[in-house]
Amino acid sequence: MTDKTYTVEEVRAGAPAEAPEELIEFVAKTANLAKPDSIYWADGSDEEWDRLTTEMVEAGVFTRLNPEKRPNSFLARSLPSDVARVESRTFICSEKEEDAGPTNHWYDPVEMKKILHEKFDGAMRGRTMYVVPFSMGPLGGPISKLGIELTDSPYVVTNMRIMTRMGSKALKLIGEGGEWVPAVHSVGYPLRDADGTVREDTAWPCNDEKYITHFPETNEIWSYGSGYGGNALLGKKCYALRIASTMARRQGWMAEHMLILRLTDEKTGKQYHVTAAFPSACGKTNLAMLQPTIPGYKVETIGDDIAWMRPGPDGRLYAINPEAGFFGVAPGTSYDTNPMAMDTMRGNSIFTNVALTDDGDVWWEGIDAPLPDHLIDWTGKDYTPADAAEGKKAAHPNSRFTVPASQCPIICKDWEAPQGVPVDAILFGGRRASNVPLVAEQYENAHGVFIGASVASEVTAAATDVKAGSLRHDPFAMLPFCGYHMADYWGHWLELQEKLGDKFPKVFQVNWFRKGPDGKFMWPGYGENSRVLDWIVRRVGGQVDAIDGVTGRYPKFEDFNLDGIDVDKATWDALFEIDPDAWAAEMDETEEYFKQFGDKLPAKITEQLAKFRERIAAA
Ligand code: GTP
Ligand code: SPV
Ligand code: MN
Repeated sequence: MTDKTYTVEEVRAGAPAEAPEELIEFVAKTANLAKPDSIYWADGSDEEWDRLTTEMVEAGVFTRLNPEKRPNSFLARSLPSDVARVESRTFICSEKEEDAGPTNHWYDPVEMKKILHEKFDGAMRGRTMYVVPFSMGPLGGPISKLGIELTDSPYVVTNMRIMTRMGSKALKLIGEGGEWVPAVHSVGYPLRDADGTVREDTAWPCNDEKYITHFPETNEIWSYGSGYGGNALLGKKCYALRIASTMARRQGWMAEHMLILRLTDEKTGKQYHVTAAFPSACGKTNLAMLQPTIPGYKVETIGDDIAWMRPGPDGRLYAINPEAGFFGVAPGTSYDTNPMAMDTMRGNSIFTNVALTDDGDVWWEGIDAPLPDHLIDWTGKDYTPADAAEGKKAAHPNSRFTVPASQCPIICKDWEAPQGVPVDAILFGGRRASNVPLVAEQYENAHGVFIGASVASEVTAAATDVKAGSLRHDPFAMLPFCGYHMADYWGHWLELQEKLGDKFPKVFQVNWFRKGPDGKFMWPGYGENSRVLDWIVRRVGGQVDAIDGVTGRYPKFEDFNLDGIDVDKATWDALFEIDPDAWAAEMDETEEYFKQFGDKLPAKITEQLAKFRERIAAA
């Protein structure tokens, strides 16, 4: 079988009428390079979802879950080599290496284009190339942005349908002249080689060689070799964080790895909006859907992973969630820890790399249901309690659910407000077994940036190629997601703070993960984190005092609501204990870390480090 070539006229003939010329040309050009057998324009309809999911079930890519338990829901299993983001294969291809900065993998854009040209040449042989129009943010919203993902993976198409506003409506906006970002994705597993040799298809096609590449100066994304999550759903980390952060810098806004929630004080009716940046798999989805354990508060979810924030006409910062779904960590999610997430995934969901029960439902470590006598694990093998006893996991630690945000029982009625919600407080956190207290408030705006810049956290399973458990710096929880020089990004934050002054949201540092000498978490976490939110909004409202300390301002024991939980004064003291020697060592190490940023490191950060040391000396 010879390769098909695609003329612009042919592509136009097969395209919806709204598709503009520029898009037709991009599709034709990419098709002539990747050489798919056909081109399909996704419209985002229910009919299309049914057809694609049925085709994937027939091809063995998807397992249909028991419709009585989990209607219209599917399980996919990836290859063990393709289970998470691969940071070492993620590249920022800016013209100057300096613009990518020392924390990103940089590649020369011209050289990378050559590599990609070679890799994508014939990469889609034997497959369909799907044209996936999407909007990040509500359709037509002033902060929203459009994109086109070309992909040879129907798994990606169905996930993009949940995670973004995908299909005809987004295409219509593109046709009306809306700017769009081109994003090209291939699993890198053609079904035919150039010489005609046929390859057998697999349930999870991918390539051992992966390239997740970004061209911030031309707003392009090319991703090759992986079908998983942030590597392949290009609207998410690639666009909404890496590319968007560079756009945001140019245009005076912010693209952040943050959840967004609304907290309502039911007595006064006052609403607070809180955003929070925690590194991957460190609790954003859980905090976003928190069920307060203390009376008088209601939490509503706006977003669980990404926030785009912009100064509004009143000088405050406004946030939108650019996504339409949640791609959440499955293990540890239960009716006990996160009931709202459990209810969100009651149907119309895709599960990846979780275990399958004999009655066609899902299971993972930490779900409420006890371990059944028999499961099919995430690798497709039989799994019994004997495997569990050997320490084998039935679900991969980075197994995930893809669910529509609209199905969340506590989704905020304003979650799609095109202009966003005004932000009252920004939280930074991470997994810290020691040193970092439960909560601390910034002294001043620049201290807030210092708090973000000095975030370090124990590595989780959300990326394959960094050692889980080890402590690493993850400034602003953006280490893998900042599209430009990290120190310039801190400078951008400082600039916005200066512009908004007192109206810039106050920053708080939080840590749910401090451990006692017995190795157990000292703070109960989850719904009990509402107690921390309570103190934070009372601080924002100026209703309560604080104690000045080394890392920031701390709550007074008597001001903090601990009613009904097993946190006594000794535990409280341990949660806030500051070891000056440990902090002196941490600041020495942080100073060492900052050295790589050279003279791009903002002077205000250096000043904050000095102030921090003064506080240690006075402690
Ligand atoms: P990404 O989607 O990777 O960006 O992660 P995320 O920040 O949304 O993480 P998520 O909320 O999914 O949490 C990851 C893991 O942390 C889950 O296994 C949770 O059960 C656990 N976790 C979340 N909140 C808490 C908490 O307050 N205390 C404790 N001990 N664990 C928590
Ligand atoms: C993360 O790793 O922070 C995620 C999952 O939210 S992924 O979309 O794969 O990046
Ligand atoms: Mn994330």
